[in-house]
Amino acid sequence: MVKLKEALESCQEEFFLPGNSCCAGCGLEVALRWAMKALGPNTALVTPACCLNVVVGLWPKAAPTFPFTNMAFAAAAAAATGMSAAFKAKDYRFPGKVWGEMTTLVFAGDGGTTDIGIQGLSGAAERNSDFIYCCYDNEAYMNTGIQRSSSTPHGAVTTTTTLGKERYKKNLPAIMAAHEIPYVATCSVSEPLDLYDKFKKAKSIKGCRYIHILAPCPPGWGYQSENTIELARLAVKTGSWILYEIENGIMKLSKKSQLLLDPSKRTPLIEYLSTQKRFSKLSEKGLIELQERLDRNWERIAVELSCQEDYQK
Ligand SMILES: Cc1ncc(C[n+]2csc(CCOP(=O)(O)OP(=O)(O)O)c2C)c(N)n1
Ligand code: SF4
Ligand SMILES: [Mg+2]
Repeated sequence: MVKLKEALESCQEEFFLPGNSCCAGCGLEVALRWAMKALGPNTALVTPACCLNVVVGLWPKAAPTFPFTNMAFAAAAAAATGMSAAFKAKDYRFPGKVWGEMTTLVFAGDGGTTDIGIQGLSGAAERNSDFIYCCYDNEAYMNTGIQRSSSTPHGAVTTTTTLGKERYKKNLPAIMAAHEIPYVATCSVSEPLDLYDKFKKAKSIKGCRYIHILAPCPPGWGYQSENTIELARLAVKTGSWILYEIENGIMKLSKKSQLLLDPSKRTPLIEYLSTQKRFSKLSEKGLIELQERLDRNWERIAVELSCQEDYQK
């Protein structure tokens, strides 16, 4: 865990500048700012079509102080594979130059990751391509006007699920872990130090690393922009968003989620859902079912962790 002093020092330098065109209260902006504080300026960013690829802006008024490449919607992981290989080849030809130390980072939305980009991402993960892939998850296609993605949660209203989504959210971190890549982690913008630590750790590992961040979106979820952090915090406290790492196949709950193995420590789900307009169509019965599903998921996690412990003995 990062020390407070180091964290305060790390707060000083901004690599993703203010004055960009993110909406007020945008979770994605918090996520990228803190990720970059951990990764530092020798980072090359690839973004597929998404809000980020718009809000970065145009040179000379662009918000990132580091190199970035806008990429076609489906192609971010493929582009990052090539970019990271090119940095290594350049280093091979010009030993001692900075290129070999570059971190290649993809920052992509949930639509670009869980739907259209999954084929390229799965291929890159299977090859263990050397980059960090981060999905900032605002749980819909926000940039094009709030259409559902496979990461939209059950019950959420979008412009293409006007009565609330029937299907449940795709568990992409679990799918990525099934590729047996060296590092998978989940984060929330309400826990910036945890996020910072996880990006620092990811940077120190070679191969394909995947980080999935909950990044609330005020217009897409229907809440006041000043409540982004509180909402992300409630997602964690209810146990709806689980913070963990999977390092070389071993899963570890992060501190804030570890506590929630005790069901009495979980805030009722309604406190998270009732503050967002997107869940306005959810019935009382639907809400009870969601709470039961969440509790069953935690029971499953407890069993899996205990099996893992037995296996390691
Ligand atoms: C092949 C292709 N299809 C559709 C689009 C239009 N498009 C651009 S951004 C976007 C939504 C992206 O959603 P997500 O990845 O969740 O990122 P967010 O907008 O939520 O940040 C869509 C559908 C496109 N650019 N290219
Ligand atoms: S629509 Fe949502 S994700 Fe996109 S810039 Fe605005 S707040 Fe951020
Ligand atoms: Mg999205």
